[in-house]
Amino acid sequence: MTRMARAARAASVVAAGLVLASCKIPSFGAYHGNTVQGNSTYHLWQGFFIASVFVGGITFLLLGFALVRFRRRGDAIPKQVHGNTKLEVFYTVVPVLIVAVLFVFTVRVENKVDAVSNHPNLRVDVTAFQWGWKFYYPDYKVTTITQGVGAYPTLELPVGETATFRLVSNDVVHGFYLPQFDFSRYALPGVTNYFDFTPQRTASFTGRCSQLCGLYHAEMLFSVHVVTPAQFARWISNHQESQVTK
Ligand SMILES: [Cu+2]
Repeated sequence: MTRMARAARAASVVAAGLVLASCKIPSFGAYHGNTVQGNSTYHLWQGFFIASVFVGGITFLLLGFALVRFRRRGDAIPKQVHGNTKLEVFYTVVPVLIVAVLFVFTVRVENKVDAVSNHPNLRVDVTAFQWGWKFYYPDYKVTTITQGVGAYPTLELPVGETATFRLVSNDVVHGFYLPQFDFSRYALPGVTNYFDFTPQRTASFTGRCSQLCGLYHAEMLFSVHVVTPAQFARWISNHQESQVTK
């Protein structure tokens, strides 16, 4: 066995060991998504990260190999080589294939994230304005809205149920950004955006505006409470009487 083959075998044993030992793909710094839609974005991120580590790893290995193997050994001019058709075809076809595979996965995930249910369990109308948010539940006539600095509204959602959102802006461009859902969408004046969330676990999250929209842009915060359907029903009936709440 050559030195190269031995090194390759050792590397594959180490790699297989790492994979088997963890049995779980790391998050690579991303949020897990917390919704069915965000979760598929998260898995796409993992795939892209692994692909980039793979491509980057091979690139640096080849670079290192060329640096060591072909370093200057004397003043003699090395053998002059021009072109290698097989190699050139290989390094054109392989990257194109990698991009094509990433493209297919991206389109599939985008279709999933952008899909809007015909029969959602819940509808929420979101209005962004300078400087706050209004969440309106048209099926229950319940509104939660920003009521000044520090008085942020709550977006209450039942776990496991699909909510369809209708997002608009009253004035300038805002961004409906929920980092822990791996989700961001423009809120544009004159344009209505639709999207679905199907939350996967009960927890609280913080949302914010992702477009610099004026003086109190930083105050455009909101909380998201994902609760059980029973807790959600109770919350709705509590707020139906008061109509408007924080
Ligand atoms: Cu804003």
